[in-house]
Amino acid sequence: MKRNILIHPDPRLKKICAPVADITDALRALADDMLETMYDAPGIGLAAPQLGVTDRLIVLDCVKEEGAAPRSLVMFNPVVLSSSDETNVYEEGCLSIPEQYGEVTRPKVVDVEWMDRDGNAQRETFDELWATCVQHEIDHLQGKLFIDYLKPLRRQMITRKMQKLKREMARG
Ligand code: K1U
Ligand code: ZN
Repeated sequence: MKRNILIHPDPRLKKICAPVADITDALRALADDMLETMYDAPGIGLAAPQLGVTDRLIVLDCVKEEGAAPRSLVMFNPVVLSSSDETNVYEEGCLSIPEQYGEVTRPKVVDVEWMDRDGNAQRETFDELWATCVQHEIDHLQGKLFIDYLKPLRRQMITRKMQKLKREMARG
């Protein structure tokens, strides 16, 4: 089932999420909903707090090439084990901050560990867009948004635009 994505500013996007102890059928269903919501948006990632859920769960699929096979990843309790010194700059967006973009510098390569939907531990090294996206999604679990990396004035401008958008959406 497709769900609504929270729009910034919203206190639920600022919460620190709790680790998942057991992967229940309800959590697997939430992961399925997150993938459906992400593909529908469309986006390349999504974190549980964007749906108002404070569990440490993210999904991503950064395959962008037309006709290429999708690669959806579901990560419970993802942790960055190590990061490269080399950095990468990417103009990031966020489904909770529609149509706003900003350059963010992050480690180019990250080694990430997580639990998959069957409760098995997984570990993989991510590069380029996958590395950017997985770090962006893990930031969401700490209540951090990409605009928190921007200059205060730019962040304030984007927040005001989002407040206006939310007022317009509420009016219908
Ligand atoms: O977390 C989110 O809100 C999803 C976000 C992920 C992300 C984008 C860019 C850099 C880092 C993380 C998005 O998916 S925004 C939409 C987007 O980037 C996109 C949409 C369609 C095709 C390709 C990209
Ligand atoms: Zn985001």
